[in-house]
Amino acid sequence: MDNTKYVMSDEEKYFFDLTGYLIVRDALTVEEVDKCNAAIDHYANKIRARSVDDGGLARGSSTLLGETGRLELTGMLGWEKPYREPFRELLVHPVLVSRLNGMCGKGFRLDHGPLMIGATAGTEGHQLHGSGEPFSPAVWYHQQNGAIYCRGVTVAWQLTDVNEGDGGFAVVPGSHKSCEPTPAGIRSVEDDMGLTVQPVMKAGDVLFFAETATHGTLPWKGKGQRRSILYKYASRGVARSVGQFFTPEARFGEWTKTLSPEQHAVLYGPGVHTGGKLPLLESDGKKTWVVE
Ligand SMILES: O=C(O)CCC(=O)C(=O)O
Repeated sequence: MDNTKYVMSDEEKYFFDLTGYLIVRDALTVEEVDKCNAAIDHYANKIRARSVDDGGLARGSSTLLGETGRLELTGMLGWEKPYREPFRELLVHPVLVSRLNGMCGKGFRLDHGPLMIGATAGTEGHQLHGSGEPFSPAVWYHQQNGAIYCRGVTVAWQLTDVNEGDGGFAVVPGSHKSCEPTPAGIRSVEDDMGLTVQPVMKAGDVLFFAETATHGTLPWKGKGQRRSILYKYASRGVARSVGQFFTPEARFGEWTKTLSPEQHAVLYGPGVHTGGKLPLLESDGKKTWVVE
């Protein structure tokens, strides 16, 4: 594959359109990787392990089960100098910009992140999720007249090596265009029909994946620690996480409290990760109501 560093090649575009993911090798120098790792080491006391109680991210899958929960770290962009600088540089790294223009369209924006996903031997996996089916208005994938319109692309910078069989990020190539319901055995990887791929990556590689692709995490079996930094980008017109100005009160003022529940429900801001806070409307043609 023509993997020239800063520009998205036709081969890369073909690969991404066909599979729903793309890896650019050696996107970061050893110095860039070292700076990121040193900053994470500095904030190591803020790394939190998720609980594996109640099925954890494995959601009860026997294939994805682990002894410990995924490690997570956030807040990099707001860290003190000089620790935040490498993560601020990743936000608009030149390797990323040309490719996101090609995948999401110009004007792409960070929807949420960065989030470090970490793991040590025995860390559980994450049930596979995403996929074009059921259809997601927040992250759908469309290709027309030679242009890709992918509304949600995650960029995952690799700070440590991922060898064959280590586990970590896994994807069902091509699933971003699937119109068939995803079988339970694919989501749990208990009966994946040989369709799951775990890409091999080196520290300094960067992974792009369409949020519509069925993806998740295999339990970590690697000798070293896994460190992948995820930035979740979206096309200009998309909002996935809801942000500060989500409620009608925050957007328009306290007067919105005097509206009917139906009127109030239609004034929320964009975004789909609402934590169940978005009231939905239904109508039978004669009246409109808030769905309970
Ligand atoms: O890299 C991984 O472990 C998977 C990340 C994932 O599932 C997600 O970002 O939704």
